[in-house]
Amino acid sequence: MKRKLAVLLAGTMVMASLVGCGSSDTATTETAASTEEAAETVEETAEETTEEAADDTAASGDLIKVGHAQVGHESDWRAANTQNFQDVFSEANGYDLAFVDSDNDNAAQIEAVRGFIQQEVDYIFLDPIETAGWDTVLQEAQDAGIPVIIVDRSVDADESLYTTAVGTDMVLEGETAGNWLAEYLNGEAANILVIEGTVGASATLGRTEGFNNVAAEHSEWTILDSQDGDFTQAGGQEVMESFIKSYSDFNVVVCQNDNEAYGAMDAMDAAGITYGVDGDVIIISFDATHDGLQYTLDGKINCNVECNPLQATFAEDVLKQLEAGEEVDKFTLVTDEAFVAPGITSQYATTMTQEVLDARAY
Ligand code: GZL
Ligand code: ZN
Repeated sequence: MKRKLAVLLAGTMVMASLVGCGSSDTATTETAASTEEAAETVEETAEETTEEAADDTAASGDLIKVGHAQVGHESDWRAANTQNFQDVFSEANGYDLAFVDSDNDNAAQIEAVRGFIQQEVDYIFLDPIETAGWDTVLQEAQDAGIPVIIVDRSVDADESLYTTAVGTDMVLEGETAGNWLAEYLNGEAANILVIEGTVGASATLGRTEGFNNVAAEHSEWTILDSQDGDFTQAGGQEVMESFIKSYSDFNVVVCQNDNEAYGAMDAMDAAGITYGVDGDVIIISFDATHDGLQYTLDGKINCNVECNPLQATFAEDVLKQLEAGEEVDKFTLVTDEAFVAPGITSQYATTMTQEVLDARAY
């Protein structure tokens, strides 16, 4: 909308300056004539300019300018999520997408949102790396009249500071993992190591809270340790290597995303520790990305709890409602499910088969 107004104003100003010039003095008849000609030429040019501007407006002015402040490129899940936003918010679909990869740096991400405000985008999609620190810049966006749609992760800010949010239920994801483990262990003791996600991320906080809610019901479980693996494969490997140095009696490793699980498997392979349905250590992972489900199908990961990255269509739905001037819910839930290795049946999860893997959208 801002773009359209600016272009039309420019067109008007071009016309106004032409009408303002002109000469009444006959002595300068030639000049007047030539001025008239010049004015006609300029007018034609101006018409063209306005037409071009109109074409340009038709081409670009109708584009809704959206800014996407993305977490980073830390995981396969993130890559699928970024691709989904680029596919949905394409020029062909009527959008001018400004994308910033904040490289897992919360301060940089706050500046990215400030940049979108200066660019006067029509909407901001924010996937907050950490829940904290958002009040000031969200207030600035609100003062600038730019709706902010929180996507994927959540902010620890008053909900009056953003228009709406789209995401999954991270606490439920953690509880699903815990409930599956209790069903699978069926009363057996568990010494559990947890490789957490990025410190302060709602995905980390939610999954940890949910899993601990269930662990609290099982006195036969001990959570030996819980360290930050930053949702990366390198982080998962590093934490698992340090765990292996410190603990020898663990039989469950909870990885808060697939890339951490790949790193943990590398570390256990190097230490000769077996895992999966035929191994000594149970692996629980989150994300259910394609490769994560391949490992689950192969029996290397026992249970994989999905977190659906294809959230752009939900985000577009709420944006269209806002464009239409409709009220929107404060939160749109993107549902998840869970998957387990072949040979395991569970009330909380789908048993993996090749067909299940082939049917996945990411
Ligand atoms: C979860 C998402 C998390 C994924 C990780 O919604 O924010 O961030 O679980 C990603 O893979 O890094
Ligand atoms: Zn129990």
